[in-house]
Amino acid sequence: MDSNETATATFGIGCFWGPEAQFGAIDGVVRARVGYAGGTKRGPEYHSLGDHTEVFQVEFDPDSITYRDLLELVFESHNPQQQTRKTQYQNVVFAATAAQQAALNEFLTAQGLTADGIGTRVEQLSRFYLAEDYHQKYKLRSVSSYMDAFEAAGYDDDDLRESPIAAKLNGYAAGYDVAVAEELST
Ligand code: MHO
Repeated sequence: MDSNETATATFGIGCFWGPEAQFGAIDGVVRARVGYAGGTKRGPEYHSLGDHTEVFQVEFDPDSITYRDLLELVFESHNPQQQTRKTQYQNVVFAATAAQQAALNEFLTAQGLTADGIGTRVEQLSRFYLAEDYHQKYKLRSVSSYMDAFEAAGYDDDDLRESPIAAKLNGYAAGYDVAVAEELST
């Protein structure tokens, strides 16, 4: 069934700048943003994170990509047998709904893994805090011609963070242009 409803998934695999770009470029991912999650401190900020971890969050179209597909990419993009000591950069996979929890369990079983047997944390998402504006679309922000174009179009920081086209350009700015390469070759 076709619908315009998006779903949301949240993961941490180290400094959030790179994965926001990588996953934002993927076909079926509509929006991407970065933030802090996994801890208990209220109102974390980049320089006072407390026990939170840098995470990226994607909004995706379940008709074109599934949470399971995203899990596969997340597990290809980090080593689940390792964990970083610093909480800020830990590998963590969140399930936000019962359906995501079921998909996650199925995925781990299919890989011959268990939540307890891997370094990656496997958790229920309780709360996601948005990171500061200057961390959102970090790679895109380093390309002044892109930023000039968004400014000319009247985008403010919230618009840029939530923009589907900015999610793609952020990926291309970081060299994640797989979707473009595929289109050009067909
Ligand atoms: N060592 C990196 C980390 C940034 S990431 C947002 C840097 O400061 O360039 O944690």
